[in-house]
Amino acid sequence: MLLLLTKSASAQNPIITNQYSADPSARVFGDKVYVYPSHDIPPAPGKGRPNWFVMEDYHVFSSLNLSDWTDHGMIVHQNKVPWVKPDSYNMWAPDCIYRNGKYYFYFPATPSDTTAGGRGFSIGVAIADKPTGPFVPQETPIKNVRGIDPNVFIDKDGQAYLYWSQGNIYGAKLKENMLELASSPVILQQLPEKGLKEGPFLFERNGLYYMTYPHVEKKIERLEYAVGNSPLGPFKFTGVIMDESATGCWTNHHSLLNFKNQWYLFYHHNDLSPAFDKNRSVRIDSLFFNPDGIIKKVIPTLRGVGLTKASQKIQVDRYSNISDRGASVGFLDTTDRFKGWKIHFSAPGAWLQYNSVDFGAKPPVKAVFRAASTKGGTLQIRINSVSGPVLAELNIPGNTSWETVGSEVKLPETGVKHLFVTMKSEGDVEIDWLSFQ
Ligand code: FUB
Repeated sequence: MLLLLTKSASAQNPIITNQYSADPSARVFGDKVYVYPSHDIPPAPGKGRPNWFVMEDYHVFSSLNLSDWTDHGMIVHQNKVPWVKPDSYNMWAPDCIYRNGKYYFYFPATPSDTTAGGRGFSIGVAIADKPTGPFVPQETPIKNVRGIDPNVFIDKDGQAYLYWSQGNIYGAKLKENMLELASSPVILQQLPEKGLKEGPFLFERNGLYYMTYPHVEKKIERLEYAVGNSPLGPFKFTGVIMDESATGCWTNHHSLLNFKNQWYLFYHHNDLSPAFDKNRSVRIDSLFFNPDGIIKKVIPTLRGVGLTKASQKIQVDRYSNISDRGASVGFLDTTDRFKGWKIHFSAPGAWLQYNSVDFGAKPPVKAVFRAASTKGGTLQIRINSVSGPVLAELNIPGNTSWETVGSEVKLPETGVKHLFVTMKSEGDVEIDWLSFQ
C-alpha cells in the first residue's frame, strides 16, 4: 500500500508527520532519497518495557525532492522474522544498502535463542529486489555480532564493512554475500573513551573516512565525528556535528547524505512528543564542509530543507526565524499532536520569517490564511525582510474561529522568495497555514 504523506506537512521539520520515526538512515537509490527510520510507537500495557522505546516494525519513505515524502508502508515486522523473539518490541535503528542488484536491510532486535550470545541484541538482514521491498528476512542473525545500530559502508575497492555499537563502536569486514563477517570484529580506536557511544554512520569524502556517532559527553547525546585514513580507523576525534538537544531529548541518531551536490544531516528530535522523548520524529537540515574537510556545526531548524510551493499550505509555524516577543508556537490540538502546530501573534510588530517559497513563473492573485482570533488583528505578508514590500494585508475579525480568510495580492511576485508575516495591529491572531492562489 502506498501512503502519501500530507504535502502540507512536508519540506519542514519534522519530515514525517503520520507516525513517530527515529534513527533515520538515508540513502540515494536511483533518482530518489530513501529514508529507513526506526518506528517508535506510544507505550502501552503489554507492549515492551514501560517508559522505554517500543518498536515493532519498520516503514520506508522516499522523496524526489526532499520536500514531498511517500510512506511505502511496513517492510519488516518483528513477528515475521524467524529469529526475532515474538512481541519483543525492540526493532531498533536500521540501515539499508544496495549491492549487485539487491537491497540489504540490516536491523537489530532481541533474538528468541539466547544460548549463543546471551541477553541483548543481535543484528539480522532482510533482502529485496527493490528499495521498498518486499524484504525477505534471513532465518538467522549475523554470526559473531552482538549489539545495536548497524551501519554498512562499501568502500571504493568494493569491500563492504559492518559497524555497530555496544557501548563502544565495533567494525568488521563483510563477505561479498553481505550476510557474514569476513574479519573479526574490532573496537574502533581513538574515539572518546568516556560516555556512551552508539549509532555509527561511516562515509568517505575526498579520501577521508568520517566515523560519525552520537556520544554522551555530558548528560545527553550529541552528534560527533572522528576522521581516519581507513574504514576501520584508527580515527581522530575531530568535532561536534550537532550539539545536545536544547529541550533535553536524550537520544539523537543520524546519517549524512550527498544529494544533488548538497550535503544533508538526517537526525531526530521529539517534536511531536515533547513530554516523552522515546517517541521521536525525523528531521533534515543542510550540512556544509569547510575547505579543509571540517564539518560546520549544524544548527537544528524547524524550516528544514527544500522549497515550498506558494500554492501549498505553507506551515509558517515551521519558521526560519521569529521575533523575540509577541509570536509563539503551540500545537493545534494537544489531544492529537499529529494535527500539527499554529502560530500565535499577540503584539504589534511581532513577525516570523519563512524562507524559500517558490512562486513559480505566474504571480498569485490571492493570499489565504487559515486563521483564528478573539480580539481581531491585521497581518501583513512582506517579501525578503521585515520592512520589505507588502505583498498582501489581511484583516482577521474578532471572534473568528478557524476560518479561511483571503485578500488580494498587491505585487506580481515570481520565483523563490523569503516571506515575512508581520502583525501590523494590536489584537491577537492565530495562523494554521498560509497559501497563495
Ligand atoms: O531507537 C532506539 C535507540 O535509541 C537507537 O538504537 C539508538 O541509537 C538511540 O537512538
